[in-house]
Amino acid sequence: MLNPVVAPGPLTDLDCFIFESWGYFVIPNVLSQDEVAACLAASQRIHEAAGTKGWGQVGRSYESEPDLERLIDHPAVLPKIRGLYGDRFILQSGWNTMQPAHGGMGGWHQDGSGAFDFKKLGYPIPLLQLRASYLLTDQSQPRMGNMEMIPGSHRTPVPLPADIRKEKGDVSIGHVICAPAGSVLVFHNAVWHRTYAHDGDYDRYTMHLIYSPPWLEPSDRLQNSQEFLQRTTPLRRALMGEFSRPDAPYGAGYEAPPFDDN
Ligand SMILES: O=C(O)CCC(=O)C(=O)O
Repeated sequence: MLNPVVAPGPLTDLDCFIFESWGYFVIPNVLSQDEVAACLAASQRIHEAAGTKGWGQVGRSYESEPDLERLIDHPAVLPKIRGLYGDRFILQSGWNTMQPAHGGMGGWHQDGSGAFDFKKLGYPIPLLQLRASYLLTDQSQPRMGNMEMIPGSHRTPVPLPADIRKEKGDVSIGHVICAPAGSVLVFHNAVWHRTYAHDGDYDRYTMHLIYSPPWLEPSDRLQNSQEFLQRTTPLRRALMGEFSRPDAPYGAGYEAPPFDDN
């Protein structure tokens, strides 16, 4: 089985080639078993508090759960985001997703905004939501609530046929991502994907962190929590979009976030 696996840390030329060719890559074993357990417990707490029934996603969990907050600038993953975007980007949202035990197939879709379809921006659909999905339960075999991706589909000018989408049908080029808990899938918003079936008798959790150009509106919050901003780090504050700008419409840019090597 072909697998777009890359090593943690800076984006290499080969990582870049893989991302541009398939629209995604996988970084195995980013989190230790203890870190996975802590992030899983945090995810269970926030879904319990939110009263999630069935498949559901909760935003802003990084504000109240330090183990999830640490993922925002994880050293195995953030350099890949910088490699693809450069230094100026924000955390546009963070969605903690729960798929219940014995959950069925999700619907095929591309990521974007219901308010203004990214397709209207041009072809190929630009990279606007770069997603890092931290797998918090084992997905090393199919039917464990994996993500299924269609490689290269971020460049297709034609949509996935409506009948396939309606029936939640299989596609012969669908790639079910198999990776252990603690691995991270990084993908382009325009890749067609879906949640694959989950046969286990436990709930499946994934923490999705979505990075965007600095001028895209956050989608999991109307405002940042002041309490969170005060206690988090300067780099995370900057990634939450809290930076001063010399002018309103970004014409002159702004000071880059305080990455360690800047
Ligand atoms: O966690 C999942 O099951 C996938 C969620 C998804 O595809 C999405 O939020 O766009």
